Amino acid sequence: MQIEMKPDRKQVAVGLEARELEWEFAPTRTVRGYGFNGQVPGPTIEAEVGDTLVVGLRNGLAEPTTIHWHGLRVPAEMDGTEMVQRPVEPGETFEYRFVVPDAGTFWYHSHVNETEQLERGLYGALVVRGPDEPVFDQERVLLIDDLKLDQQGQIAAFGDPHEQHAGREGEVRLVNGTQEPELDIPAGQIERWRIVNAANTRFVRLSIGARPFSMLGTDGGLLPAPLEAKEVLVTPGERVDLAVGPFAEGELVEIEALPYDRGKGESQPERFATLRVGPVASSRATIPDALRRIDPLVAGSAEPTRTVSLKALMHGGQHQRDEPVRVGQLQVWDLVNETGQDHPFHLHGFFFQIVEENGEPPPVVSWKDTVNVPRKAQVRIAWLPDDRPGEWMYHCHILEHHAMGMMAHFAVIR
Ligand SMILES: [Cu+2]
Repeated sequence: MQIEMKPDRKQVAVGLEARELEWEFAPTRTVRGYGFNGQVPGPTIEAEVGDTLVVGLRNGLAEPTTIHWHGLRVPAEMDGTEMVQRPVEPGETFEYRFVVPDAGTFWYHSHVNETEQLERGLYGALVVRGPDEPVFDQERVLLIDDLKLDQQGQIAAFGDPHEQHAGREGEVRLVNGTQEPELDIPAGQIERWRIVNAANTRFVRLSIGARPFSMLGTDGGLLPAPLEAKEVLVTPGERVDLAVGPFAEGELVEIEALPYDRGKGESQPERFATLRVGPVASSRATIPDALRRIDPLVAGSAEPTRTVSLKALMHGGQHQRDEPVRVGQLQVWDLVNETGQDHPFHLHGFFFQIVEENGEPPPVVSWKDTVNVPRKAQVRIAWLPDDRPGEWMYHCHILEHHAMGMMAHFAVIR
């Protein structure tokens, strides 16, 4: 690994080389994949709010690539899309440099030929910590993914027309690049799990052995207060932070996806990992009653400023442009899904709040950058463009849909 962390805490310098690798996703089972610094997922980048992140990307692949900083409020020219930078050609380098302004669980991934480059493994987590993080016994990052193999056990060919419509799902279920791993946790302890759905298409209705857990955060950092739950739907691109535990010694707890119908029929329950509970250890974890203050952007009802028809978006083609938005002008967008499939809508570079889903307010206000819009449903979001003018975009985070043109560029103007 070629991560270089400078002792100066104001600057975090990281070298990321994208290159081919033999990805050992299970004992004695390898596929020819892509990785950052020879690993899948790439190294977890850790920083504190206000740090300057300096990432030297070197492209050791035989095809162009870039990095998109999913969820980070970066300057437009650092966003990694084809509208703001020329793709980094094989053998070339590019330096990403920006301040990380928000605490939360983010991730980075290629934004060129994404369906293939992400499936092959070009992604990693980026954790930004604030000054007042709650205290847990342990913290871990879990990147959830799947892998579609062919009959030879290699990554299946891309471009299947069925996949383009339905998305690509694979039978190999991965956590941190490993097929259904076993994780260890001491009895009596409570951990913070930062969960990222890095799959091309797979929806994960996450259950941890049907045990209750506390939701601590979403895409854009902590919730106002912990929220008790026994399951949470995590669609591609989304993140959740959970407080997990305590468990009793000797327990085996399955981390699984419960059945979910995203418009392609109900899925089977599927195991992603097993949690093995070891001997008891003392705990210093405390889950505070309040985590942070989030003021709603919209009080009561608000007139939408824009309607985004996901059906029109789906059929609009590769180079759609939406109207510009002006810095400082509140955006209230109705995301209308008239199609027969759920679509996770991702807005680059800005956080939004869910105002209502089918007319109902969400149980809690939170900051999001990706939201599932269920089929035949409508989600109203609100967001405020802060002063980062430039070219931005939104798209469906089912990567095959994005590749088919379910996206639009727009400008943020002063
Ligand atoms: Cu979609």
